[in-house]
Amino acid sequence: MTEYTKAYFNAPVHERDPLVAQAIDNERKRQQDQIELIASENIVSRAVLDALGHEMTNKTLEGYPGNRFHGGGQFVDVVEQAAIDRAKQLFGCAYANVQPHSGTQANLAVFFLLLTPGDKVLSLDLAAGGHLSHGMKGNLSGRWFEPHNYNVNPETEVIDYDELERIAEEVRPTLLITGGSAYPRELDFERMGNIAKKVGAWFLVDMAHIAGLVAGGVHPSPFPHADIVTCTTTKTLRGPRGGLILTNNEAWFKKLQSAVFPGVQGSLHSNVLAAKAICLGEALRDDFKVYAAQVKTNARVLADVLMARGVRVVSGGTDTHIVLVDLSSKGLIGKQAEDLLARANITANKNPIPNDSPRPPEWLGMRLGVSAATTRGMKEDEFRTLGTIIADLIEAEAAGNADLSVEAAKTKVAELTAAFPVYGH
Ligand code: DSN
Repeated sequence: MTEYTKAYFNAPVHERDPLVAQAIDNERKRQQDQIELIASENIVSRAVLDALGHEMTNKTLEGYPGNRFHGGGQFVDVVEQAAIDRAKQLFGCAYANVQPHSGTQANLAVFFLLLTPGDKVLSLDLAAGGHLSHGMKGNLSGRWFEPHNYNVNPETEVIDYDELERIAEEVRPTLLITGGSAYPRELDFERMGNIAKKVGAWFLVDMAHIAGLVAGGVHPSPFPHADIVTCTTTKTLRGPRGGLILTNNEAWFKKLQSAVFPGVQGSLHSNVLAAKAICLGEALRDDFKVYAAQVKTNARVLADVLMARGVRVVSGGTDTHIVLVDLSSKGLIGKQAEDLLARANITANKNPIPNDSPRPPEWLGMRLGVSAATTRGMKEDEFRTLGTIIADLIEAEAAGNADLSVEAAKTKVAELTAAFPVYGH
């Protein structure tokens, strides 16, 4: 073995690439020292983390277990088959494709399966909590298909199902989509499934944000109402970055396999399949149900504390992991609040609220998600403290003197993060 080969196979990242190693170390410390409230994030288990960095990353494979275009796939077949079996068991469906590299790729594969360019798609408005891959103009889904939107009721800020039905009857879409990135209330899958049937549309549920809540039994399942379901494994489901597609439609399944590969993807991410199998296995355990219930409780506590302090919460509460706040109730905008929280080591993101400006710098909202902090072990008491910290910060900023509040908040956040360590900290 040459010195070069020895170093190539054995030198850890700290020796081989100090710049990258330093950035990874800094990110590890950031995650320990900050409270993560970005709703699309979570903290994966050590087992999932380990499963992302191993020799399967070297393996190129196309096709499906037992029917590959390349040799040597027998061990990746084991993890892909485990991921398929566990996804079916977890979500109570007959067929699962676990290869999508992301939720957007999963949605693209469904479009490829069910639609012809120019077909009409009806989805939740982006500012009401929808997703860019459901027909946003800047996305292929909105460029190659004809997008239409339904919205929330301006009073209740809950999906206006009567209005949705009216629009569906008028538009007659080929595909009705629900789900997205910032809708905080329970989705009525039965009602929307019936509307889809009535107008002759297929019904796609993108449960990316709430998949973990569905898996944990604290949000209704899209089955049997949805024709097809997509999700990421990343968010409340607490797994690696990637997507899933689920259906009960036997007639579609072969075509769906081809829609993913070779339709919109090439070779699979073998190591990610191992991590997906692990996260799906973890979600089948009883302790996952406890986590999912705590997510929902924590979000309600956070929303209640903020509302009690006069911070308006969109729709007047939450049924999920998301609390969407309207900063205009305190004379601020989303970007100000995001930056303010960041100064106190709390990470969140500005977000549109229903009927908000299309320009991100003007958005009035901020999205708070409780999954990652819940995974750390934080419960009602900690979320009461967090809600109070956030309300104090917002009030101080609105009064033009946030500096002292930021210092006080940083101290309290440091106490919380020290009490709820991540990984080996
Ligand atoms: N859709 C983005 C979000 O919810 O933050 C990424 O998943």
